[in-house]
Amino acid sequence: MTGLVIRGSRNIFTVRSEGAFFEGEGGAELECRIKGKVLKGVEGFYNPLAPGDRVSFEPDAAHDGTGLILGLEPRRNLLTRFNQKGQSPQLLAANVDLILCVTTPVSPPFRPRFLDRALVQGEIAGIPTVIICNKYDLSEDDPDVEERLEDYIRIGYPVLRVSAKTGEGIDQFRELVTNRIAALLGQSGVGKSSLINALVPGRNIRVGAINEKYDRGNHTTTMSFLEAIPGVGEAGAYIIDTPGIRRFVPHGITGNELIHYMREFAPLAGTCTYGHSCSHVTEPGCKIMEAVTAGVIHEDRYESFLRIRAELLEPSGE
Ligand SMILES: Nc1nc2c(ncn2[C@@H]2O[C@H](COP(=O)(O)OP(=O)(O)OP(=O)(O)O)[C@@H](O)[C@H]2O)c(=O)[nH]1
Ligand SMILES: [Mg+2]
Ligand SMILES: [Zn+2]
Repeated sequence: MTGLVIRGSRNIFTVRSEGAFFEGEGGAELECRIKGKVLKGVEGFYNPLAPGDRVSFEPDAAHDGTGLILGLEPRRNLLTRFNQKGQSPQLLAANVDLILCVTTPVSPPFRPRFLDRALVQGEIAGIPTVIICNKYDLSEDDPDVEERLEDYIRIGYPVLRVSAKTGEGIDQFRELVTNRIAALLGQSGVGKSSLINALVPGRNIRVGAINEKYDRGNHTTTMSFLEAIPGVGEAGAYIIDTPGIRRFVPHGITGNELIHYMREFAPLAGTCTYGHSCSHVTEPGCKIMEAVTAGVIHEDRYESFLRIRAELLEPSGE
């Protein structure tokens, strides 16, 4: 049998047999372990499987009502982050059509640095990303926030301004995810789980208040899980909720490769006077620095580029 991984820790996974979604309550959902404890092809990761993964499995004859995962079906793509505690890449979602990078104008404060890091990972994974600016009901029309959002649109990332609280923009949000598998990504407290609740009447995923002293979330969601969003007829969606991430550490590329994974930088790769050996900080004839001066690259994005690049070049990092 093949099935879809709905959620999982590092060793127990909920698997739903294919086709069970949208076909009535319950479906065939099974708590599964990995047969023989190790799954081929997932070595080196913090966790072996993510929601969205497809696996082959069989009922566990020795334990009624549970199953054994036999193998992993080939992945179309993989959304990961580098887990600094575990010093290994952690799987957040697999086989997704879209990353929904969630941010807020306030509460918690707008964090373009986080966006830049997450967008890089989206490019590495080859998954299109849309920026969802939630809590727009709280927006104070801060010109700095608006200017940054407009710049993301300029470089090719769609931005959707929504409010899970008032419902503003939620129809467009629903349209965006319809017939897709999307993964939410963002810092704690930006309203990832609330956005799913806004799409599904009566759904009550646990959400957490913002810590007022530190103006950030309390890491309410602790494990990724896949949620079926019912639609009209066939037009449903799958959304993968993920735990809030404090600091996103891109991985899977070297510091020198970063330039290819930031959209407005990529066309300039190799064009500096010193070619690919340019560090883009002091060299004369640096096309990246010229592009910053010309406004083709936003200063903030340049700052993000330098920071991420330095981090990737550190021998201790990945
Ligand atoms: N004003 C306002 N509050 C919102 C909105 N969306 C979510 N919230 C509130 O923000 C807080 C955090 O929401 P969550 O949905 O738990 O955030 P999360 O991103 O899932 O957080 P983690 O699970 O910790 O990663 C809750 O108190 C929500 O009620 C919104 O659009 N407007
Ligand atoms: Mg949550
Ligand atoms: Zn340069």
